[in-house]
Amino acid sequence: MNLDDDYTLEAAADARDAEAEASLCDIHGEPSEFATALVCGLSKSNKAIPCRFFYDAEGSSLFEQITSLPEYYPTRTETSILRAHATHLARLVPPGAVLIEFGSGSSTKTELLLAEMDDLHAYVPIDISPAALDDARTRIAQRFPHLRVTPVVGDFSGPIALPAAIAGHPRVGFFPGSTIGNLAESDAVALLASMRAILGKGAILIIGADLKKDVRRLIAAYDDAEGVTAAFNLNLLRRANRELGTDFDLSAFSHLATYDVRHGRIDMHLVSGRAQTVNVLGHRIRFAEGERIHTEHSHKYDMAGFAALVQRAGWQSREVLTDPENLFSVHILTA
Ligand code: AVJ
Repeated sequence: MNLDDDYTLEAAADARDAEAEASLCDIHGEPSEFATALVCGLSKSNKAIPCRFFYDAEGSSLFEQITSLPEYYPTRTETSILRAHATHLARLVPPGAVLIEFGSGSSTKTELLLAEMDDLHAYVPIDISPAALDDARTRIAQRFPHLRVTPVVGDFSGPIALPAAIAGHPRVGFFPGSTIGNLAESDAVALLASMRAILGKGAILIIGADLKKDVRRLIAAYDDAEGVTAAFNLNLLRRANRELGTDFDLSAFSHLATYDVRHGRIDMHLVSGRAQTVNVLGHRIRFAEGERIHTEHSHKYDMAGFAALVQRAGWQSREVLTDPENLFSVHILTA
C-alpha cells in the first residue's frame, strides 16, 4: 500500500537534509521506487525506511506468519470481533449498497461480512497490487457467485475513479487490519478525509484500530519469541541485497521494538551492531555502533482518542465494537 510514508519529519533536524535530498526523494514510480526511498531514507540524520517496502513476496509471507503467532493478537482478535458482530454490521448496510474495501489483501475478514450482506449491489476492493486483486476476485467469485465484484487498481490516499456501475448506490467503506496505525496522525487524518471524499456524504466506514494496553503485551506482539517479526523487519535489508545488490551484512543488524508512550505507538527499528559502512547503490552509508534505522510506526489508540482522530477528518464514531479483553476495536463511522 502506498499510504505509509512514515518518515517522521523532525522539522529542524531534517530540514537541511530534506532540502539536499529533495531531488532524490521526489522521484516516484517503478522500478526504482525502493532504491530511491532507500538511498533517501538512509541519507537522513535519523535513518528510516518506509514500512510499505516490507511487503515483497517474502515479506508478505512473513507477515502472514506473524498473524498466527501466539503473541500477535490483532489479526485474530479483529477477526473474532467481526465474526461476533457480522449480522449487526450487515444490518447497518442499506439495501443496494456498495462495499468498498481499502487495501483488500487477504479477504478472510471481508468474507465474514459478505456472508451476512445479502443485498449488496457490488463489492469493490481497492488495492495497488493487481495480483492481490486478481486473487481476491477469484476467491470471492467462487464463494459468492452472484455478487458483482469490480476491483479497482489504485492508491486511495488521493482521488480515485470508481466503476461507473456503482454510481447512485449508497457506499460502505471497510478498512480492517489497523493499517491506519502505520500513519503519523496528520497523515491518518488526511487518509480518512480522502476516504470520506471517495465514499461521499451519508457513507459508513467500518475501520479497525488497535487499542492501548499493557506495554509488555504490546512489545511482545512486535518481538515474538520465534523471531518471525525480526525476520520480517530484517527482510527490508535482505530485499535490498536481493533486488538492488546492496551489501548489508544481516548478522550486523538486529531487530528492536520499542513503545513510545508519548505518541502511543510501537516503533520498529534495525540496530547496527557495530560501526560499519554499507554500499547502497554507490552511496557509502555510515552506521555508528548502536545506530538505528526506523522502519515502522504502529499507533495504538484508546476509544476516545480514535473518535477524536476521525472527527478531524469529518467522521463521527457512532459505535465501537471490541473483544472481551479490550485488545482491539472496530469503529463504525458515519460521514
Ligand atoms: C499490518 C500494519 C497492522 O502494525 O501491527 C506486524 C504490521 N509490523 N508486525 C502492525 C506489523 C510488525 C501490522 N499492520
